[in-house]
Amino acid sequence: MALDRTTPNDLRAFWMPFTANRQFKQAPRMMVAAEGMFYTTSDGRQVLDGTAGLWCCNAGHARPKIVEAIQKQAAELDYAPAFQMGHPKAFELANRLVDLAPEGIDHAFFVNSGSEAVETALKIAIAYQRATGNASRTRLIGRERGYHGVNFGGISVGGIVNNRRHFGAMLAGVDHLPHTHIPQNQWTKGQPEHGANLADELERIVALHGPDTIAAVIVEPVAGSTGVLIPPKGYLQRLREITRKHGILLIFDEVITGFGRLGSAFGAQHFDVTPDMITCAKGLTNGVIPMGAVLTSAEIHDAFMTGPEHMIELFHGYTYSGNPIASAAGLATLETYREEALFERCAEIAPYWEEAVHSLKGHRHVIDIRNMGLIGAIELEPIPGAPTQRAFSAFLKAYEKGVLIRTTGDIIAMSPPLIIEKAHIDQLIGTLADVLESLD
Ligand code: PXG
Repeated sequence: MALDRTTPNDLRAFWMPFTANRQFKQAPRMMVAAEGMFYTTSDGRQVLDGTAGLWCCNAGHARPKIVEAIQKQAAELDYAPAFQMGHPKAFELANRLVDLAPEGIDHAFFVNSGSEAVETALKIAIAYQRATGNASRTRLIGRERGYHGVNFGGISVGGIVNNRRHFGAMLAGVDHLPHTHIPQNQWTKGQPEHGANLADELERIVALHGPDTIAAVIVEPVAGSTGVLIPPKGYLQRLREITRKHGILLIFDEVITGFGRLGSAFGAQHFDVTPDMITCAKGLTNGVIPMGAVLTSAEIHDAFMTGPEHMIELFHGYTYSGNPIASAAGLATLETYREEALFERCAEIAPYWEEAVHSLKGHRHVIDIRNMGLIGAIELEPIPGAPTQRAFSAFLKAYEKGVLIRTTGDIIAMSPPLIIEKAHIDQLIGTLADVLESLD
């Protein structure tokens, strides 16, 4: 198939998301094809995908089973109404998902993105408390440096200043735990030793507001977007104990940690902590078609299944919830993960990845390195007075040299597809080493 390797001659109309639009449009970086571990750019270069797209293409690109499933589904049943009607694949996918999830998670509510999964989980939490006679429990607790998507609930419980400060008053009744990124843990490989006690801050927040006002706590098991913050040993266990003690729901936002990124289906299994709800998206369809889900315990689901049977139990849902093509893509994706044992593969290659990522210690500007599963972060010393500039230069130079990385602030984040080979890791880290030496 001939590829269109051209760049459109007018880039003005498209207002690009989370992008320096003016910089991009002066020197566009266009992808025109992808296969396996590599993108092809519009100037005909192969670029190694060090980020699985945006942490989503966990099985790599153009996977035959997924491509075929989408093509077939589009021809067979393109769309079915999502409300008061069903189609088989959404039910099948829900079953497969709860099979993958930890024991005690039994239902799936479909949405179209991580942001929608978060809004949905927060709404379910508040409605569940109300349905079980705890209508005063409306408060939501997030965490500093948390990322829970970009909708109003998500930015309210999230802890990223730039995502909040331009957008007004936020949700009322939200509080935040402190983040767990503390200096004692610098250069740690895997889970850090120090900081489990930061979970005890939840006791302080509970005492401040009263336990009977708090509906739920939401955290990412590993915070991805704000630069890969790994939970200290025992921290998530402690959060689970405190939430349980006070009748507060615990939500794990697994939009990044879901689908093998840490070497298990979900972070919940990796850390052996079962929350009451899990939000997921991205790797659910290998990033190919938008889809997300909220996975809940039977206890939460069943609390809604009361009242007259002809009545809608939860007044929530989206036109595209459980869309047939997304469901087909999800089923084929889970099948690909299983057939190729990609979660186990991640666990197997993670030690090699850890050594490779930490080999960048000692390179210019590097002030910390963190890793877990197939996630790695290299933190750079910011240029005084010009935060983010050094990491952004690294991103541009790496792209020129044929590898795709992500940056957030002055932190380089990597999260390659789980099909990565050792030779790709060597290419990624070797290129990054050269890039670091060439930075101002
Ligand atoms: N929760 C978490 C934990 C996420 O990481 C979302 C919710 C929102 O998902 P949607 O599908 O609405 O984008 C995310 C998304 C990055 C990066 O480079 C991270 C995300 C998205 C884009 C880029 O860190 N995370």
